[in-house]
Amino acid sequence: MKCLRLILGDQLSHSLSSLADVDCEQDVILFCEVWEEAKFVKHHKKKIAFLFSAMRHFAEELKAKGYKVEYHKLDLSDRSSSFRSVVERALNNHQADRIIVTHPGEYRVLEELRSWECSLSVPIEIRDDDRFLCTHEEFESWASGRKELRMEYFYREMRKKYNILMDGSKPEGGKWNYDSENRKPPKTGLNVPKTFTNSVDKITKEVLELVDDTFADHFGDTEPFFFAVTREGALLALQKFIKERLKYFGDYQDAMIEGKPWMFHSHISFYLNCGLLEPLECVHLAEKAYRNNKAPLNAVEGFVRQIIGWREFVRGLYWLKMPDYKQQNFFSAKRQLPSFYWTGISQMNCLRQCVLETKRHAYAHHIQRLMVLGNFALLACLHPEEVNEWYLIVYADAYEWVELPNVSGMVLFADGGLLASKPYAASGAYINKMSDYCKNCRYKVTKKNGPEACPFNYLYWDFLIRNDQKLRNNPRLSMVYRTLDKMNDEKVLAIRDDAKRFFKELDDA
Ligand code: FAD
Ligand code: DLZ
Ligand code: SF4
Repeated sequence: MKCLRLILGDQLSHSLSSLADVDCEQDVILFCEVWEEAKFVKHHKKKIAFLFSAMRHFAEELKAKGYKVEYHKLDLSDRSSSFRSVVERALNNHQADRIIVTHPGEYRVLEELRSWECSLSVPIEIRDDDRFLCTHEEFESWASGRKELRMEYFYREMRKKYNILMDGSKPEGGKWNYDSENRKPPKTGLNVPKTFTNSVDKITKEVLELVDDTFADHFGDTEPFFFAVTREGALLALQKFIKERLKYFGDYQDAMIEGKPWMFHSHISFYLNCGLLEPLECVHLAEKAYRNNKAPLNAVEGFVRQIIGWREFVRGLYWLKMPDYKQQNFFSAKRQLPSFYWTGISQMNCLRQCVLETKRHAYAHHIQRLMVLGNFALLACLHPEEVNEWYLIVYADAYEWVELPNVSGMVLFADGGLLASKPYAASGAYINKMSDYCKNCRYKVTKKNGPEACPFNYLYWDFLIRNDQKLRNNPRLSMVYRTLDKMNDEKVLAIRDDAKRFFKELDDA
């Protein structure tokens, strides 16, 4: 039996389930760069360049291992190419009689693959993606019967299951979570090491030219291009993080400094999500650094939690709740995405900095995504569909399984609290505490009302007032509503008036 093994762009792992038991004499490994994917949303130029280059490098590695590889480069003369059209042609060319593929990361692609058995009249075997640490079935069983799904409890199970940072049956250091130690504001003069930089080889150069020529109207810059595009490079990036940044990862996890986009984060999500790195090797290396006294527990536990906790949790939730999850809109939010999300032209310095860094690097760290860009989207009642599309476009690590729960669940509370126990809404005080953005802003973060006031200050209260009925009974918001109840009518009116003026200007712009 001759088999076609389809490898998707985020499946660049030698250990991939669809690459097990390959018959090197007969089977054909197929990669396809297709318009359907590149245009599904108008991905950031750097994201397309990164993925195409990583795909091309990975295909070369498989060829060198003796596999028969067919690599379909983006066909500039046929702008209708899709996974299906390329697979159909390859089935005919190679006279293959079945397809093997690893479970895709997006629901729409899974639906498409499932339809082929009928439309292409060949059996298709969809294998589990065992690069993740929790199967769909395990997550379903963990979730079943729970009223609320909280990452913290899921995370503890994962720690035990994989014996990570454990001291016998107890968590290392006596606590499961050291997050309370991980909220240090940025210090002036903080020495942030340079992030990993890869040199551009012939393959990447060709891809960069292709992207500049073909996707000129997409968001973002291709230069500077520093991503690793092979497993070897991604491992170097990981090692650099462990050696130079991990020790401060916890302390400054939430901190933001103007002109320092990378801070002490790991910058490995692009590699993890396309398969160049595996989650367990990352957490094992971090744990080793802790055991060798090279990094403190608060940093290592924080890092481990992001990978075996949040990353697996959002994936579990995505597959548990799709396709309905995508339609959720708890606040009935309907405002269009303001143009500054694309241009960076805004008088609000925090937003301007985060958009411009996103445009340049196809990266922003978690707190920029959540507490600046996301906070605005929540408070301004932006439509979940538009916000999701933006996040899926602009980050090089964005695939729907991870982007959607973070945006609809964590940022917009569009799922009504399935993922988060309360909306992550904040006034300017939070951004001022955790960043140095406010000092270069035309607004005054200490002012609460009026045209000079930081818009986050009144938008925060306006959001709570507008959504009183939906949020007042949330126990985690009872203190905030008590404060609101103590405000006099004049103050409430000033908040409402400021918000009205702000939204009018925003909508008219
Ligand atoms: P670090 O801060 O160094 O964390 C280490 C790793 O932990 C990351 O590489 C990532 O794999 C994982 N991780 C951390 N937080 C999360 C999380 N909330 N969900 C899932 N994994 C997590 N992450 C993506 O990989 N793709 C996305 O499309 C994406 N969209 C996001 C959208 C919003 C609105 C928010 C608030 C978060 C989003 N995240 C997304 C999560 C997180 O912001 C990124 O994983 C992180 O910024 C990547 O940078 P890093 O590798 O330096 O991460
Ligand atoms: C993101 C992306 C893009 C832009 N292009 C391709 C492509 O041409 N070929 C491919 O195999 N994958 C691409 N991807 C990644 C896919 O969108 C991703 O593999 C699926 O959505 C499944 O998660
Ligand atoms: Fe952002 Fe407000 Fe600070 Fe300006 S003053 S940077 S708008 S938080």
